[in-house]
Amino acid sequence: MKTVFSAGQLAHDPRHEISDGTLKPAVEIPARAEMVREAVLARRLGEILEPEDFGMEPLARVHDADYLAFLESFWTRWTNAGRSGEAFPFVWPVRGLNIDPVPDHIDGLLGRYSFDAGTPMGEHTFAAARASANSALTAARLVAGGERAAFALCRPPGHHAAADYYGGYCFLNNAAIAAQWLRDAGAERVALLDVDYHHGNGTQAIFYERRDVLFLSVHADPREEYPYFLGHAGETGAGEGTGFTANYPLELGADWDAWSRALDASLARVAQYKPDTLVVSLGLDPYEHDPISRFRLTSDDFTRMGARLAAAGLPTVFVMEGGYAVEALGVNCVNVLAGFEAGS
Ligand code: 6XA
Ligand code: ZN
Repeated sequence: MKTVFSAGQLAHDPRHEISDGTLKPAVEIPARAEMVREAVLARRLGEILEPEDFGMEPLARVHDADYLAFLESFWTRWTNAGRSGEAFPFVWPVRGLNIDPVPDHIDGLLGRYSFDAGTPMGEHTFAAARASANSALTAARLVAGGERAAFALCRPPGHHAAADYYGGYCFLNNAAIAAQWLRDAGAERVALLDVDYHHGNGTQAIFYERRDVLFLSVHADPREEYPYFLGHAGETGAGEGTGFTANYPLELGADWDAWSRALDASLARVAQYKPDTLVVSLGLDPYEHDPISRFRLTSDDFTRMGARLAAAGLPTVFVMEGGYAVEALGVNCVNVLAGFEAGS
């Protein structure tokens, strides 16, 4: 299986994040991608390709123009306000407040276009996010061109980013951009299965009222876990999209037994949908030793996960999401991909 990755994705290099009531060392760091890249090479998974530049057009198919303009102009506005280092929002337009008119001040803009305070933004964030999206798009193009599967080594990740807000370390929704590109390239139906420990709230929001992209997610119950405000079993789509979102929230502490039962249920729904292509939001944070997560998948379970995904028998685009046990990240990620190949 081919991997797509660009060194440009490493330029987003945050020092700190706000979590647990304090400024902590950032966990979504370039070393994550480097560990995965090294494991892909060490295990001889296949070639590593540079992404092509798809320009802004496929990003604008998923994200609002004003949000993209905010991301693009953020650093200039931040430094013009006399700031340096990393930016964090601290005020949000919640219930009863107005997003219209959009504020002029950078602190207002940060709140308007985000949903959490845990996602550092810096000078090179947008460039790295664009490179990450290009990796997802290039992997999608490989699969549309006939490859059985391809792996987009994306970071920064994407599944928490919605049409007009960032958060959860995500700025551009790489998997959603890839799914939309596949639709535009001729796929009639795309299934997007999110196996990250956290619910993919951004992806769900993007496709909630659509039936041409089926969104499914196996994740920690939002009653107990980030992102808290989306990902309940009762959310099944709306309007045209009614019945085309499926959530499988699990209790904290879930092991392979519980987790794989939810995976099997989600794959049964995928089979019924008969998509042309499967996009997998591949989070490695269900891992037992992940520092911010509380599921209990072992490294071998990731191989099993890959084999079950292969059994779906679909052209598959893997798009990396979370996973913060940096030492094990490469092994766990390549276990999924190698398990998929062995099962294909
Ligand atoms: C709050 C936790 C962010 C979750 C990031 C993640 N700082 N999402 O892994 O999949
Ligand atoms: Zn996650």
